[in-house]
Amino acid sequence: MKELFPNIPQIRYEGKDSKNPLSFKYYDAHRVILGKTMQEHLPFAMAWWHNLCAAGTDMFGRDTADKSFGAEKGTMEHAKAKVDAGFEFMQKLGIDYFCFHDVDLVPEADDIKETNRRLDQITDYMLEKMAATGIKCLWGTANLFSNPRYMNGAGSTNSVDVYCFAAAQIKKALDLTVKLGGKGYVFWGGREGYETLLNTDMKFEQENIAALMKMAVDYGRSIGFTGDFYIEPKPKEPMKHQYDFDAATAIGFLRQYGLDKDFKMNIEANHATLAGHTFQHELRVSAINGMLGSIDANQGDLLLGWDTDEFPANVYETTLCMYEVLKAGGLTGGFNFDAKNRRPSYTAEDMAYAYILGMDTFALGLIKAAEILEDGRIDAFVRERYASFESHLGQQIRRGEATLEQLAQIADEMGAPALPASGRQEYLQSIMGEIMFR
Ligand code: XUL
Ligand code: CO
Repeated sequence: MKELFPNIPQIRYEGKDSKNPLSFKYYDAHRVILGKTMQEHLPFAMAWWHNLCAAGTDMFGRDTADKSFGAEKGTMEHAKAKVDAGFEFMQKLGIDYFCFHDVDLVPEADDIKETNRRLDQITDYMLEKMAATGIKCLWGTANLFSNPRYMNGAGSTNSVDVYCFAAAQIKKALDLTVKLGGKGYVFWGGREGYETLLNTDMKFEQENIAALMKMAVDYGRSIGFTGDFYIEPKPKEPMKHQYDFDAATAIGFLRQYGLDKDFKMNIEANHATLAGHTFQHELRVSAINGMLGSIDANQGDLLLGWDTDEFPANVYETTLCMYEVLKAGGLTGGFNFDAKNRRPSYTAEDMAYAYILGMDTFALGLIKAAEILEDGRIDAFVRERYASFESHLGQQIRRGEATLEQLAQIADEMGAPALPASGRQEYLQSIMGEIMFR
C-alpha cells in the first residue's frame, strides 16, 4: 500500500534531551508509573473529524490543508483513503484508539438507506485495518448538528420528522459502535439548546432529549452494547445556551430522568473553560459523582470566547487533570484529541507535531501528577484542613446525627468561634511549582 505520510517516520521516545522534533520527549509508552505503563494510563485516541476531515476552513476562508489523501473528496474512494491515512497516522504515532461521528466516515447521501449502506461498507474496511493493526475504537457518535435539518436541535427539535431522523442516525451510529467494539457512545448536544426563550418550551425540549437518550440506552443494551454512554457538556457554541451546560447540570439532568446508571461524563477541556470553570473543576465534579468517564483532550485560548480546540500544550493544566484522573483511579474511557492544527499549520508534518505535543504534554502531566501524589504534602494538607471534623461533634455531623438545635446550643455556649485554619494557597502553589520545575 502507498505510504500517505512519507515525511512522518515511526515516532519513538528519545527522551527530553533529544532535539529531534519528530520524537517523544516524555511519552514513553512502556514506562511504568504508579504500577501501570504510560500507555495504560493514557489511552490516546485520534478524532476522525479533526485529523482526517477538517482542512482549515473557517468563517473567513477556505481550506489551507490538503486532506484529499490522493482521492477525490466526497467519494467513497476518499472515505477509504481517509481510513488508510488514519491507520497509517495512528500506527506511526502509537495511538491505540480512534473516535468518530457517522458522517466523518462517509459522504452523507440524500437517502439515509444509502448513507447507511456506505457506512456498512467503510466499517467493514475499518474492521480489516483494526484486525491488522490492533487499533481500537474508543467511542462513536452521530453528528446531529451539521445538517441544516438540525438547525433547531435533534432531541430538542420542534419537528417530529427531524426527531425521527435523529433517532435513525443514533440507531445506526450505535450499530457501528458495537460493530467496531467501541467502549463508549457520546451525546454532544451541539444544537440541543436555544437562541431565545421567546420561541422555546424548555421543559418540552428537555423531556424529548431525555426520551431520545432512553431509547438509545434501551436499543444499545438490546444489541449488546455494554459500554458507557457519555454526555459531553458544553455551555454554548453553536447555540447561545446549551442544555448540557457543564458537568453539574448534565449530572442533574441524568438523575432527573433516571439515566444516571448508564451515562458518564466526557469532559472536554475547552468546554470547561467556556463554561467559566477550570478543566480540573469539571473533572472533580464528575469524579465525586462517580461519573468521570472519558476526556476530550484539548485546550482553549482564554482570551477568546469560543472553542478553539487547540492541542494541549499547558503542562500545568494536564498535571492538574492527571492528578484528578489518578485520584479517581483512571478513566473507563480515554483521552481523545478533540483538537486541530492551527489554520496556518497546514502540512502533514504539522499533524505529527500536534500529536507529539499533545501526547508529551499529557505524559509530562502524568509524571508530575504522580510526583505530587508521591510527595503527599498537598493531600496531607487537605486532610489536615478538615481535622476539626474528627472531633466527636464533627463525627456526629458527618454521620447526619446532629440537629440544628444542638449545634445552636453549642454555639451559644462557645461565644465567637476561633478563625478557621489558613487556606495556605500560596504555600500549596509553591509546592506545585517546586514539583513542576524540579
Ligand atoms: C464540539 C465537540 C464535538 C464532540 C463530538 O465542540 O467537542 O466534536 O466531541 O460530537
Ligand atoms: Co469534544
